Amino acid sequence: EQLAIGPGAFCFKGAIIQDGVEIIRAVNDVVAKAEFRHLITPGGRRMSVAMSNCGRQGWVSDHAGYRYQTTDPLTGNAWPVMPRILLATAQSLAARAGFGNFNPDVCLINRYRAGDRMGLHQDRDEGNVTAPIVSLSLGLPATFIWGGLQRSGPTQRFILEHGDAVVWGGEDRLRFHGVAPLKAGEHPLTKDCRINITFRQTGSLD
Ligand code: MD3
Ligand code: FE
Repeated sequence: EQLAIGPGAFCFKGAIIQDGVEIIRAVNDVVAKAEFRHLITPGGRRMSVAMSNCGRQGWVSDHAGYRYQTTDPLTGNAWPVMPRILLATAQSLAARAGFGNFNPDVCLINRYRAGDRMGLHQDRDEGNVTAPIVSLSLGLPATFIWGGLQRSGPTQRFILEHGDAVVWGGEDRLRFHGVAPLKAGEHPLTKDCRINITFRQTGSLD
C-alpha cells in the first residue's frame, strides 16, 4: 500500500521485500569494488555510518566539505556501475509516487551497525532539488526522525523496516531528517546491520 507521510513524501511499506535477496546481492557486488568506509565530516568527525556509492557520481565528505564526485577517493577509480535491479527499483517507485523521468546518477549505500546514527540534516548537495530522493531500507529496523524546513522545529518519528521504500519529493524534499542510534539485533538477510540505499539525481555532468 502507499502511505502519504507528507504532501510530497510517500511510503511503500514492504514494497521491496520480494527483491531483498537480489538487492543485497547487488550491494555486495558494489562494496566488493568500493568498500564501505567511514567518511570524515568537514568538522573533523568520523561518521558512525559506513558508506559506499555506485552510479555516475558518489557522495563524499572530507575536511574540504561535502560533494559529489565521479571517482572513489579510496581507489581513484570510477564508482561501480549502478546495478540494473537498483536502478529499475528506484525508477519504478518514483513513478508510482508521481515522479516520472527520474534518472538517478547517484546511489548512496549506508550501513548501520548497533549504535550508529545520523544526525539531523538536510540533503541539499544535489544541484537539482526538484528531483525526488528514493530510499530503500533493508535488514534491521531504524527509527527515522523527520523534522521541518528549519532545524529547530518539531520532529516526528517513525520506524523504517526491512523492505520499506520511501520517495521524498516536492515540498518535503528539503526537510531536516535523521536516524536514531540503531538497536542491536539480528536479521536473516543482513545479520547485524541495516542497509539504507538512497537514489539521487544531481544533474551534474562533471
Ligand atoms: C527526507 N539517509 O543518506 S533515508 C541520507 O536511513 C539519509 O540512511 C537516511 O538521510 C538513512 O542522506 C534516511 C530517508 C531519507 C533520505 C533523504 C531525504 C529521507 C529524506 C531527503 C529529504 C527528506
Ligand atoms: Fe539525508
